Amino acid sequence: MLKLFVFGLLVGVAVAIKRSATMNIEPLSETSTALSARFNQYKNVKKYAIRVALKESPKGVIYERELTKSSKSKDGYYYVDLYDLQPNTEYVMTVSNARKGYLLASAILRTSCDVYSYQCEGPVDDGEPGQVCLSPENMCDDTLDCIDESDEMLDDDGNCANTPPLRPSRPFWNGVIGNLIDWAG
Ligand SMILES: [Ca+2]
Repeated sequence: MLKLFVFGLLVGVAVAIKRSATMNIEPLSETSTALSARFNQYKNVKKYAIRVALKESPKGVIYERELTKSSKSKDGYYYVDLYDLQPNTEYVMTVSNARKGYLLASAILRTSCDVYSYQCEGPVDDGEPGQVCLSPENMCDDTLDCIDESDEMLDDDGNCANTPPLRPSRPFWNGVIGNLIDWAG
């Protein structure tokens, strides 16, 4: 019985090592609205199905595409670029064998905070460390939000050292000629 267990364990470890060594989704860059990632050629698979969904609602697929070998870059990777995403949001990307349907790899990708937030690592909702996005009210308010305490750091003059740019409060030119909204406000 013990032998069988050890054998099973070894097979399991061998399979896990083989899989992780052969197919990998690698995050490349992120902004508040865009993500890019790449994955490598897996064995002899000729057609991949790529799906991206919000982590919070996995059935809501926001991106779906099939890639064939003709999409493979010269460096042996397949590149995926995603746009029009929400800031500070986790997305699940999966790559499957398009012909046979089985899952090859999945990864969680996260967009950064929007430009009007200060981004740092802090405890998130479940108490675990993670990316937090702070608004100006969270800066130098005597409450530690960032693990590195950078949200409460003061400069030599005693002013808040790190402040996100202020969100524009005035209405602005909306891009349509002759349609200036309440500029004098
Ligand atoms: Ca704070």
